[in-house]
Amino acid sequence: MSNRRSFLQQALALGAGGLTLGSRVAEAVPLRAPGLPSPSHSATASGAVALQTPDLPKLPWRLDNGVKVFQLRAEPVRQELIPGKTLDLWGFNGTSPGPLIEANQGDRVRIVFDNHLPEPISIHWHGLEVPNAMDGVISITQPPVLPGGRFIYEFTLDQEGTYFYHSHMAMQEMLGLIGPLVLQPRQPYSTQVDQDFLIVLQEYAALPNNPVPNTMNMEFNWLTFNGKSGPATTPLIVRHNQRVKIRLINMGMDHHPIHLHGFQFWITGTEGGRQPESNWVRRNTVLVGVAQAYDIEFDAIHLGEWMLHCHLPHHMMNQMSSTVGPMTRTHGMPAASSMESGMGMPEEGGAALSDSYGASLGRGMGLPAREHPVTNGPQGGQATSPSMPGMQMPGQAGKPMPASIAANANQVPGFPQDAYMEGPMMAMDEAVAKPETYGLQPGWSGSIQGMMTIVRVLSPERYDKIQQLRSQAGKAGQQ
Ligand SMILES: [Cu+2]
Repeated sequence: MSNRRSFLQQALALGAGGLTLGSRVAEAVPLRAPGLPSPSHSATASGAVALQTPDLPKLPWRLDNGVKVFQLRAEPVRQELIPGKTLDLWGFNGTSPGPLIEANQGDRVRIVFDNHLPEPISIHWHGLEVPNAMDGVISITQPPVLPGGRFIYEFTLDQEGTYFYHSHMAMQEMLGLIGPLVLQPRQPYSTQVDQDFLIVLQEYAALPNNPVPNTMNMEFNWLTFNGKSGPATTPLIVRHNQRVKIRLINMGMDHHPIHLHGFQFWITGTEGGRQPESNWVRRNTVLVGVAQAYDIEFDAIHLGEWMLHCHLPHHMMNQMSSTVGPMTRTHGMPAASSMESGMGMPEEGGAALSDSYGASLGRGMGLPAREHPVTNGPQGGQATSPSMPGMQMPGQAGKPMPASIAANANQVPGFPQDAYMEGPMMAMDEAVAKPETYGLQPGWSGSIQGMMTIVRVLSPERYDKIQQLRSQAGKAGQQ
């Protein structure tokens, strides 16, 4: 015990600024590329199936005298939400959200945490019953981990279920500093599942010409599952009649009603762990509130491509802005002479966070900001762009889109709302193609945006085909 105490004391000393910003602490464990499973995670104490975190890596660990040792570092990351849209976020080990930390109930874990951010941080283990000194709150339970510093978290985990870790600095959370943590049960659960997925929900407010999200904003135009927006989210691959679990974690600013098409599911767990069966609730939509986690389970008895998505309408789209209407009326982007005015931002000068330059993302009430009254009203004249220039039929290269706007569209109040926000004309199938999208209808990607993915319940033949493609693509460890 005294050894451990001195170890911790050394770690605290390092945390007081022993390293300079930007220096890299030697990694005890080689890091694997995002998306590739760690070989350490193929088996669990309860013999459960491998947990899949689509689009998110798992954090490797090594054993040190019976302690599972993880290397975790906070750092700026560039996260590609969809092809062509990359944000400057803060995350862990090169990804935002951070990688999955997975352990077994009863494990002792040591998380060697390094701060590669330009400001202090601490890491909170949300929902875990750890010693107070390990709880990760600056100046309440521990000193700050300064830039370049290190802190060693170590505790024994006697819980099971779906949890997460996050910076305990609010605005750091909004830049992406959260990650999932799953504890596999000592005793198998009453229902064994054949597929076990985990999805972290996040949201960002980012102007089109600025890769840094505005953490002050209260409304969001980029919504993500495991750091990806639809259609770049990877579909969940399920064989017909399998039992499926999906773990949902929300550590953002908004609540998200996650809805599954085609099935009723049981809510079998919360951020408090597995629930007794008498508490299970049958639903098809679960409101995943901020700081909550839910486990849902269902039997995939219906073949098909079934949507899984947040049902808040604004969370089912990408890059919402006030220019959408005018953009569809003529060729190009005539709504405004600059990106700022196109977003409905006021033209007066002043600080970015001043009253008149508020973070409205162009969707405020018009006061006090002087916004451009450009959207949602009948505009008169002809709808001059029956389809966006250059758009082609999905899967039919060279064939232009047919007219998708009525001739009198500009006289109809309310037009256009999302005429060009979703639909086959927005398809980017090739750009997001991967083994998991094999066999989807041409144009599928045009109908998947924001917090959306597909649960693909496949025939054995189609399931095996995709597994073969995944194997060829180097995802052999995933099921
Ligand atoms: Cu939502």
